[in-house]
Amino acid sequence: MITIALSKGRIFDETLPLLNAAGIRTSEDPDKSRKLILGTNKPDVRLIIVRASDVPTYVQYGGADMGVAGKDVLDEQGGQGLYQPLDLGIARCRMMVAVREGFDYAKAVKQGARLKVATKYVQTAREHFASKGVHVDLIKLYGSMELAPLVGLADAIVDLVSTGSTLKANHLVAVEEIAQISSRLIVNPVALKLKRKTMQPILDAFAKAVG
Ligand code: PRT
Ligand code: MG
Repeated sequence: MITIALSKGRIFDETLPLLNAAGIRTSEDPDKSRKLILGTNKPDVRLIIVRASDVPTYVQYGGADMGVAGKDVLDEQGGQGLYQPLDLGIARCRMMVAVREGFDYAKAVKQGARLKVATKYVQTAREHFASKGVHVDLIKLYGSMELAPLVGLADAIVDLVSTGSTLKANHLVAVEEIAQISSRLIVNPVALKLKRKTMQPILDAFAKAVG
């Protein structure tokens, strides 16, 4: 049995065509079902639905043989014990620093003031500002980072931006790009060794599909 870990929403939606290219189909939509284990047309392949930030953990500890995770999640967690053979080019976005409209970010940085930064991506933010020599106080949040500068919780946020409409709707502007993000195929190396016969064709089909 091969177990593939995915998160629902954009990663599931954008991985489906790749699974199809590997001849794997599921009739269940995780957005409509409460099932956490989805069968496929292949009796020896199943999908599990977990939180996006839990995908690397499932694959690392063998709860899944492979999975799809954003580079944001892998950078933040370190990606230890994972083989990352493929950039799938899906769920693209950018990791950005954003501030309130009118906040003079360049000036604040130049003056060497301690910047208050709210983010879910504490490790990524810490490394980014350290590499620039900017002193920051990091405030860990679990979501809706865009709110923090509006209520004075933070001067800046570090968050993902794709269309930019969330920033715009909250009168925030992106002032710096930290990284270009896309999703990666992640594989448990021990599983690959033991189940190569079933797994390799899936990896090959994914590689072919993403060109
Ligand atoms: O939602 P949950 O807390 O369960 O977890 P999650 O947010 O980590 O999962 P999910 O499914 O929302 O995102 C999974 C992966 O999709 C992320 O790890 C990224 O690699 C990728 N991705 C691509 C994005 C976005 N684009 C994105 N725009 N993840 C989140 N966003 C959010 C962003 O945080 C912000 O709140 O969308 C908002 C901005 O979108 P725009 O279009 O308004 O700019
Ligand atoms: Mg989300």
